[in-house]
Amino acid sequence: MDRKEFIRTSALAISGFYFLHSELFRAAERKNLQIKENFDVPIVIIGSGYGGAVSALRLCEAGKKVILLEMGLNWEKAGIPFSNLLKPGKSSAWLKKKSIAPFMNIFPLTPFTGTLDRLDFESINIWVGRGVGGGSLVNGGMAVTPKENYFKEVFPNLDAEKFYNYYFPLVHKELKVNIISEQFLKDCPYYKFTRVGEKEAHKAGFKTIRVPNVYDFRYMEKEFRNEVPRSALNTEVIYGNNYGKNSLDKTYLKKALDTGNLEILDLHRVDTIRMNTDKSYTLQVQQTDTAGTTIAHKIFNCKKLVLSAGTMGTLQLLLHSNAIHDLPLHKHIGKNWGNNGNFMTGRNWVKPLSGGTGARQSTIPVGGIDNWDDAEHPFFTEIAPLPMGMDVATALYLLINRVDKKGEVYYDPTNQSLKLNWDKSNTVKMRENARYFIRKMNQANGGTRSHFLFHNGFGADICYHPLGGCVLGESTDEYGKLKGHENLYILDGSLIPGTIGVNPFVTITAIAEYCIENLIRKNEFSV
Ligand code: FAE
Repeated sequence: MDRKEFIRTSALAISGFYFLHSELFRAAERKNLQIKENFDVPIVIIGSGYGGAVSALRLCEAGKKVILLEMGLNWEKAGIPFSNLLKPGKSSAWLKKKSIAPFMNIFPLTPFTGTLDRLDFESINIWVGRGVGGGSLVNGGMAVTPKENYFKEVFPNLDAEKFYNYYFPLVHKELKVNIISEQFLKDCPYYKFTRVGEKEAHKAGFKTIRVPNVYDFRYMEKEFRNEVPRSALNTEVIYGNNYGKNSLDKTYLKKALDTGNLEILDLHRVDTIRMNTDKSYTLQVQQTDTAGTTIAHKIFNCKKLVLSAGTMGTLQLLLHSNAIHDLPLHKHIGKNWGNNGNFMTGRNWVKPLSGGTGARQSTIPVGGIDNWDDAEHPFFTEIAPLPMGMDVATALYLLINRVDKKGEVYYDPTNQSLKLNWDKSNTVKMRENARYFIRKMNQANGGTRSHFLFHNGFGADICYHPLGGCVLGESTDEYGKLKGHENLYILDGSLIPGTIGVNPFVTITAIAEYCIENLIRKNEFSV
């Protein structure tokens, strides 16, 4: 079938497969009509982050026609540039009136369907990516493979050998992971913050590691030589990168689209999922414009549903649909949730007499401090950039700790919203580790805890890595099929039980590859 051909289904949806084209929707959009439509499709994926992108590619390669519904914008198609950290604009926040970075939110905004969203709970704020590419649009691109011992501890039932010999290398290749050249790192003034951070860490007795990334470092070298437009060297990252970063729209999703079997509908937010008597699903979907206004209500009926809305999005959909439509849920849904041990902290007065951490900083982190094997204070931390356009002699760190006490996500029917059982008691050990780390760094190098950042220098409430709640093998079978369902699969960060010890997208991608490969092998998607 010609994918340009649009077939509109009748309100009484005719069964069978209809591949959608958006021309009619666009026409309606232009006239600002509230249209109501009903579609029958075989396979729907919700969400275009890591889990959704992997599922889309492998299903399309297997010859399946797939519709991917994404609530965020297709930025490439829209042709709207991403903003940088110093001048937040359209891409900088999801429908907010003010910027929502972890600090310095002094910038007023006109609400727009931006790339970065923040979900505020009582004791924790969770940042997520929105748009075609999900979290890959806003993240720092750090592509870290977990420590094998810890991977085995977190996933005792998975074949670690196969992951380390096959899935992780596969994911590195598909995501275009590469490593900065040591010479460039040594010479480039934009990496002073890393050089200082590593030197200080060594002086304090810590071990450092080089961190691979999906940002194309050869492009960055050209940026530095002014041969190409600047992105990482122009403070672009958490509001999107205009160049250089191999986000999912340039890797998995591009490959999936090239098969001709994928249709991505952006600005399509799924509100509820209902299971029908024949075990298929009906999705209630709202199409919005970039101001967040609903321009169409749509119903999608699908035989197979892949839920890849990210940990919080997936939990929201499952728990809300359970409350509204009695969607059957396993008793473990929402349990075994964690913040991946995220704990932000920083130090002031870092080498103030010798240029500090540098006035100009690349936004792409390449250094990490690995203290994971310390029995008393196990943590890994990124040596994070703080590109403020001037030298603030401040070092920023995102610690990743074990999660000794897991949380739970549940649904509050009164406010029709998610709630999180998570408070100070969940982060006690993380705080201890941060305190230990900062003290040791300051003793060896001078400096103070950065009392002006976060809460007196400690950001226990900052979470970039929500994980868990639909844990693989607990509320799903061994390949992500939700227990109690025949046709619903969870493929995203919610499969990981709250912790993985490093930045998580390499693991999320590898687990998704493993699950979808086996689901396809078992003919789960023969519709
Ligand atoms: P995710 O990438 O979040 O994608 C879910 C998608 O579903 C999003 O596009 C949503 O808009 C969409 N969606 C949600 N609800 C709906 C709905 N109802 N209807 C339609 N669409 C929906 O999921 N990790 C690393 O490994 N390295 C890093 O350097 C790193 N840096 C980060 C920096 C920041 C600022 C942030 C916020 C995160 C960072 N992460 C990093 C975390 C990483 O991006 C995250 O773990 C993954 O993106 C999660 O992947 P998922 O596939 O679970």
